[in-house]
Amino acid sequence: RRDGGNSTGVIVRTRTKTKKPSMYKVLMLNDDYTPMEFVVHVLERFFAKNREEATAIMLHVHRRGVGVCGVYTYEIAETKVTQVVEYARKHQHPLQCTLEKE
Ligand code: TYC
Repeated sequence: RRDGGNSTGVIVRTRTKTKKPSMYKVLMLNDDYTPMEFVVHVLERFFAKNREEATAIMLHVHRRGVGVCGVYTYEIAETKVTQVVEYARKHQHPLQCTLEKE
């Protein structure tokens, strides 16, 4: 933000819009019931991962309890969470995911 005075005594204030949006991690949570193949499928379908990336993320979550599926602006991240939880529910799996501000 820059403030500039001039000879008229009028202060003209200008601001260039440069703020970057806050980013949010979408986290996948482990559970004991959701099949591994379903988690891989979800990562491919909603997070544009290839089979290899999806498998690596799924195994990380399986072993560590939680893992990052992707990082997005708030509205996109929130939509991903809703879509995944709804899709899992439709297939009767308890798979959960959540948001975390970066
Ligand atoms: N733990 C699950 C199993 O053994 C697999 C799994 C992985 C579930 C990742 C959820 O986010 C998850 N079938």
